[in-house]
Formats: sequence, C-alpha cells, structure tokens
Amino acid sequence: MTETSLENPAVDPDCIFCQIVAGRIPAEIVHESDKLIAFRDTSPKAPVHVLVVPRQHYRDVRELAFEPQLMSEVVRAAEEIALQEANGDFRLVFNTGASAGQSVFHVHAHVLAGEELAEGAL
Ligand code: DGP
Repeated sequence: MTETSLENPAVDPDCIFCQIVAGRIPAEIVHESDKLIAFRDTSPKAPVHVLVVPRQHYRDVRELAFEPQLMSEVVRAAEEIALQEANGDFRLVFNTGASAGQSVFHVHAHVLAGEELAEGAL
C-alpha cells in the first residue's frame, strides 16, 4: 500500500479495480490518463458499456465529490468515449451503496451509449 490515509487509501490491495489499475488483472482499456482509466464492463448492459475509474481508490461518488477536478475529468472522459464509440450521447451512472446496486467499492462511472438505450439499461 502506498500514500495511504485512513479515509482515502490510494490503493486497496483487496480491490479488484485497484488490481486492474495496477495491471495485475487484465481489462480492455479504451481510454486512460494520469488520473483515470476506462475499460469495458465484463457484463455489458448497452452496446457501449465502459467503466471510468479513477486510478486512486475512492469508495464511491460521495467521496469523489470532494475532488471536483477529478470528478470533472470523469465526465470529460465519458464524453470522449461516447464520441469515440457512438454518436456522443451517453448515460452516466454511479451506483452508490450496496442497496443501490454497487458491487465494486472503488468508484466507477458506468458510461452507457450506442443506439437507443433501452429503458432498463442500468
Ligand atoms: P456496480 O454494480 O455499479 O458496482 O458495477 C460493477 C461493474 O463492474 C459490473 O457491471 C461488472 C463490472 N466488473 C466486475 N468485475 C470486473 C472485472 O474484473 N473486469 C471488468 N472489466 N469489469 C468488471
């Protein structure tokens, strides 16, 4: 573990997305910068389904809200991905908390795009 603080450890060794960020678990990366990576979801719910993930470990978007610049980068990355892979329109979803469907507790934005998104596409 490096650069840890109690509230916001930079890396959680038990976190699957930290492992992807570190290159220890493979993923199909479609976009990256020094602050974040974006890779395809393994269970796509739309023609384009990409997860935008800060390299640093934040539990959920409530924590990311304290980092407005990084939050803004997440949105800009979503826009780029939707332009690259579809017509530029997209849906951005942050499942936040287990009862809202969050299953990986490293913040990630679901970018859904492509054709007309079905009503229940996440
Ligand atoms: P959520 O339920 O909002 O926490 O979304 C987690 C998503 O992460 C879910 O749609 C499936 C995806 N996912 C889980 N494990 C992996 C993995 O190892 N690789 C990739 N690419 N996606 C994963």
